[in-house]
This record gives sequence, structure tokens and C-alpha cells, in this order.
Amino acid sequence: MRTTVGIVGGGPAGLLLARLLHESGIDSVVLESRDRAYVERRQRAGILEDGTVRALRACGAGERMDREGLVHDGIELRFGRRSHRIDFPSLTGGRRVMVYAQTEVVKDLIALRLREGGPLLFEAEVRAVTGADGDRPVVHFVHEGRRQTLTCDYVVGCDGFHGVTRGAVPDGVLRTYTRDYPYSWLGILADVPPSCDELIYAHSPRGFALHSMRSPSVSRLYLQVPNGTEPDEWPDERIWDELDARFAIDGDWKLARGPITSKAVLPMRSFVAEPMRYGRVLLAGDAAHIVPPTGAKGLNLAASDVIVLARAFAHLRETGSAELLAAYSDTCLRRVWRAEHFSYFMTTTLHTDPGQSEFDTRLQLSQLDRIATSTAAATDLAENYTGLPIP
Ligand code: RFL
Ligand code: PHB
Repeated sequence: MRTTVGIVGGGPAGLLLARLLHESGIDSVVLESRDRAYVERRQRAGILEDGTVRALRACGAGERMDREGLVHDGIELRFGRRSHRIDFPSLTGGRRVMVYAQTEVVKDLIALRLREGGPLLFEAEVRAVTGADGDRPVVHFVHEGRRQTLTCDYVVGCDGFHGVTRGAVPDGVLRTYTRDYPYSWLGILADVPPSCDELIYAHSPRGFALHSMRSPSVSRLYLQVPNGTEPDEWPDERIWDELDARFAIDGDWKLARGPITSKAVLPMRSFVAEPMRYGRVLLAGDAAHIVPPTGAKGLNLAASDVIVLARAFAHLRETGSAELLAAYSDTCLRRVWRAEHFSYFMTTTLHTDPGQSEFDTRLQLSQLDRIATSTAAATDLAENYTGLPIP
């Protein structure tokens, strides 16, 4: 097989890239190791930045999002038994976010890709990418029990944190930066209308909690738990009692309970790999960087990487100049590091570290109070949360 751009991984990064390239008349092949049902069901992100929403709309993938997605104008911060709202449009010159699950974005992009004729191969497991520093990199994969190769002009690794494409960058060239956090999230889906109109990020003496949603009838909630926690240690009643305790404020507010339909524990990590390009191999999305989910940035960073990359490929096709491709890594990394810092900041300001002193807690509360009372501090949060401009 042969193509212009070989795309490893059919998550949001790979699928959006394939769509954007198609719009510019550039052919690509997407190889995805899992089956379609698995990829469409994997529970992950829920918040789309303004720039991600616009990009999905512009490439024809926004129709159902605009019908079913929930536009949010702010978030609520809870700490010290009080509640504070951060209003996004007034602080950012009109930016908002959209609650529309990653599962739905992926379903919409897969449907579009198959309608435009693919190629998108499921259960195609990439084993290695070779020839990054030559003219024709090759993707080696197994599909329907047969070993195959895909020869490309360029290969883009959109294969997530555990993918293989990053391995095409030699050890002496690749630099990685990692931070693991001493806590995880227990995430649940529940068949109950959300108890709030906007997301609630709660700092409490018992640890962090987040109230998000998937639709007017499905709630998504998270609790900070110790690393190594098994979901079985948390029967439903214990989860609701703990959420109640962490969201508690003075005044009336009640958390509605309902049947829990999914329960999973997620570790938290920050990771960056530099550079995001080596020869004719490029990395995008979680393959190059991950963030703890507290800033709602992972999916959005994956989208902004491939928006920058698709523009660079279109520029190459139109002008013959590889200048934008050469700048890809530097262009993306500046925004990536900003999102890394914001995600780290949200995480460490809202969670309770197991070794945290009373002094550390007072610093967190002071920082949260500053955000709640200073327009400058709230603006900084709102700009980062709704998403900085895509370069
Ligand atoms: P993905 O989604 O991991 O997709 C990679 C794809 O590559 C496939 N693959 C391979 N295919 C072929 N051959 C191989 N050898 C392969 N190895 C892997 C995989 O099967 C998969 O389909 O990466 P991508 O596309 O870069 O997208 C990144 C996002 O998925 C991720 O950043 C977000 O989900 C992070 N995240 C959030 N991001 C947000 O922007 N807002 C949020 O609110 C948000 N919440 C979250 C999150 C992530 C979470 N988890 C589970 C990590 C909440 C959670 C709970
Ligand atoms: C989600 O809805 O899954 C979600 C929302 C906001 C976050 C993380 C996850 O910061």
C-alpha cells in the first residue's frame, strides 16, 4: 500500500487530521489497532474549547455537536464551603466551551471518514515505523492476520501515549519530561440529570471532586482517590456519600443520585516528548504529550496539533514549501507547554496531596480566593480554560 500521509491511530487526533487533509485534497490512510465499537465507546473527555468547536464545524463535523452539545458560559469553583462562578464570555471577549463527549466527536468523524470513502482500517495494529530520516517512511502493521506495509511521504503518529510511532525518533534526539501525581480519579457515569447547569470543580478537606455531564439526563462525576485504588473498593452508596461531602456548601444545594452505569480509576500524569517531528515522522496529540484531566485540555491539544499540521501539509501541497512543516514542532510546543502548566496548576491547586501540610492547604485556598475576587486572576483562568488561540 502507498499513500501521501500515513496516520497511525484512529482517535480524535488521527480522525480529525484525516478529515482536514481530505478537505485539502491530500490522501491519507488511517490505521487503528482497535475495533470500531471499542473506539466509539471509550469514555474520555467531555469539554471542547472554542477553537476545537470551530474547527469541527468548519470541516463539516459539527452538525450533531451543534444540535446535541451543551454550550457552557462558565464553571463553578467550590472551596471553603462557598461557591464562585467564573463567567467566560465577559472575561475572554465572548469565548465559551461546549460539553460534547469525545465518544460523540469520534463517532461523527468515523461516520464522515467512511462516507468519504476512507481508507480507515480498524484492527490494523502498527508494529513499527521505519525510515523516518529517508524520503519514504514505512509503516509496518498487521491486519486480518497478515503482515503488511504502508509506504508514505510522511507518517503522523496519532497513536496515543502507549503508541509505537514515538519509537521512530532515535533515543539521542527524543527528550521526554514526566510528572506523576500522587492521586488518581475515580470516574463514574450515572443515569441522573446533572445537579448543576455548569461544571463544578470542588476543593475540599476530603480531596477534589468534579461534577460534569454528558447530556441533560446523564451525569459524569469524578473523585480524587489514592493511587492503586480499585473501583470495587467504592460501592455506589460510598461514592454518592463522598461526593455529597466534597461538594457541600453552606446554603441549599443537593446532589441528585441515580444508577451508576460505569466506574473506572484513572491515573494522572504530565508528559511531553520533544521534538514533535523527526525527519518525515511527526507526532500529534497524546503520542507527544499528556496532561492530567483537571484542565480539560488533552483532547483540545490533540485537535490544535492536527489543525496546525494539516495547514502545514496544505501549504506544502499549494506552494511546494516545507517551511510550515519544519516549524510544526516549535509552533505546537509553545502552546503545549502553556497547557501543561495550566493543567498542572489546576491539578495542584484543587487536589490534596497525601503529604500536604496545613500551610500548603492555606496557600491553595488563598490562590482560589484570589481567582474568586480578582478579575485579573479570573481572566487568566478563563483564557486558559476556554483555550488560547491556535497559532
Ligand atoms: P487517543 O485518543 O489515545 O487515540 C490514540 C489511538 O491510537 C490507537 N493506537 C494504535 N493504532 C494502531 N497501531 C498502534 N500500535 C496503536 N497504538 C495505539 C489507539 O487504539 C487509539 O484509538 O489519542 P489522541 O487521538 O491523541 O486523543 C487524545 C485524547 O484522547 C485525550 O487527550 C483526552 O481524552 C484527554 N482527556 C480530556 N481532554 C480534554 O480535552 N477535555 C477533557 O475533558 C478530558 N477529559 C481526558 C478526560 C482523558 C481521560 N482519560 C481516560 C485519560 C477525562 C479522562 C477520564
Ligand atoms: C469530563 O466531562 O469528562 C471532564 C470535564 C472536565 C474535566 C475533565 C473531564 O476537567
